[in-house]
Amino acid sequence: MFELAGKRVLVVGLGKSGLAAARFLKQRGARVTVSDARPPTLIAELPALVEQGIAVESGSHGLLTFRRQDLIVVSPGVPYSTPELKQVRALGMPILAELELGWRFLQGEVVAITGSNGKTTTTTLIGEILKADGRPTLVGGNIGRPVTEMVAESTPETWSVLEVSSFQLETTVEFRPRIAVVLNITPDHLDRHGDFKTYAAMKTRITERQTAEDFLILNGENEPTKMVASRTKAQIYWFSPGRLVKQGAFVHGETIFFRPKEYAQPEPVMPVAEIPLAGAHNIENVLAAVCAARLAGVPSATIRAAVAAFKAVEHRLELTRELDGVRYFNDSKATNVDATVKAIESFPGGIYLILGGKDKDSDYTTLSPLLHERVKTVITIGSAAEKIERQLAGVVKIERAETMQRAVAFAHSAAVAGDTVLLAPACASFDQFENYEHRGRVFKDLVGKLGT
Ligand code: UMA
Repeated sequence: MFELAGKRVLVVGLGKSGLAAARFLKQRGARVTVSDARPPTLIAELPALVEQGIAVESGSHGLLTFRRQDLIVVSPGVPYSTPELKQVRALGMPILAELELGWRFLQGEVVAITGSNGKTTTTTLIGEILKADGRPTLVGGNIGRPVTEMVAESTPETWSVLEVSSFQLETTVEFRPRIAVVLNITPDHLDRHGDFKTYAAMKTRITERQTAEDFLILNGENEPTKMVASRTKAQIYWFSPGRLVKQGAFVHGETIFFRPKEYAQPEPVMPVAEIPLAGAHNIENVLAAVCAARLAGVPSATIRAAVAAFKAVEHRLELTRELDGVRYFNDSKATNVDATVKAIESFPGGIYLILGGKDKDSDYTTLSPLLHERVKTVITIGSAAEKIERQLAGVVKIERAETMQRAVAFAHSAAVAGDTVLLAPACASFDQFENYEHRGRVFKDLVGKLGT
């Protein structure tokens, strides 16, 4: 067992992950310090932490604090390139992701899901299928529940389903899920990782420690994901909506099949028509979930029933309201360009698209053909508005709204029966909101009040 008692441990970042990690470490007898760049006045939990005997450094990160430790645990939002981390790395200081710390103590089996898009839906769906099969199941990770917070509830029978981000994978060391899923790799978070190659390399880390006893599920239709296959020792299962795969899940005719072994007879799992989620990308998410669940030993009939009963996850192409024949969809989780492409592709046309927020060095010009074909007006919000307008000039009608309130009001005044108002912003939310959930809730509140 990884011994923490008496160790000096620094937790960097005091959001959800940092708070959970600090408490977890304290309970195991570590001498805990946390360091957060925010000023102390903005850290509501500060007095409670101090009372629990946790030292707090706030306002900035101090190199001396970093050097004085035996171990450093980092929150996902803190880049490995942070100067203080860089310096102590050079001195050989062990640095772990909060994910890794939690994983080292989790009991039972772990299914980990990464990808640029679809992670939350697939993670939730796999969790629902395992629950339907009567397994003790925990769901967490990037989806919103820190892994260190899940540990106390886990038992040797537990299945933990973890959504895993490139941020978390950046500082994993021994992380080894029993079943790993890479849904797709498309450009995202380039502001943090620098370039696509580095970002893709972070995603690949999900399988780095897997062995031949483990399973790796990959998207047969996404080239960067296929590259992950050359970096694993795990047994590879593929999923594809368009082609028969030699081992894995695929669609043939109108039916989803699972092939358990190379070139074995495929088993029918369910008709595609029973998938209750909008968007072609959700077929891929279901295929990945089918693969993971069959490899976990869940019978096909249980999978079929659990998928058919599945409801869209909040903030993912969530139908918020229908008013005067106009449908309002909240896809606040579309935080990158590829997710926005998938959202637009879910509707044939007549779209008022709310776009913008905090830019992540994204290239919005890739949206041009779809915008031209299906979008009536792009309504921009947030700090990325100017860049978006510059890149999309002449492609589509653009309305600058600045705020969500004005964006919803404009869409309401312009849309006619049959149109769709779609929040799929292609950007992070942190310029105007606490997070994407907050952004989605604000949109839903505003839409809820329309016409009242
Ligand atoms: N901070 C510093 N120094 C820095 C950077 C940040 O001190 O250099 C501090 C900030 O002042 C803040 C804290 O770190 O107080 C925030 O930490 P964090 O950004 O890691 O946020 P958490 O609340 O711990 O949330 C994290 C994930 N956030 C990010 O990856 C940015 C959440 O994913 C995740 O749900 C949560 O852990 C639980 O596991 C959110 C996310 O946006 C949903 N993820 C990205 C995505 O999905 O695209 C990767």
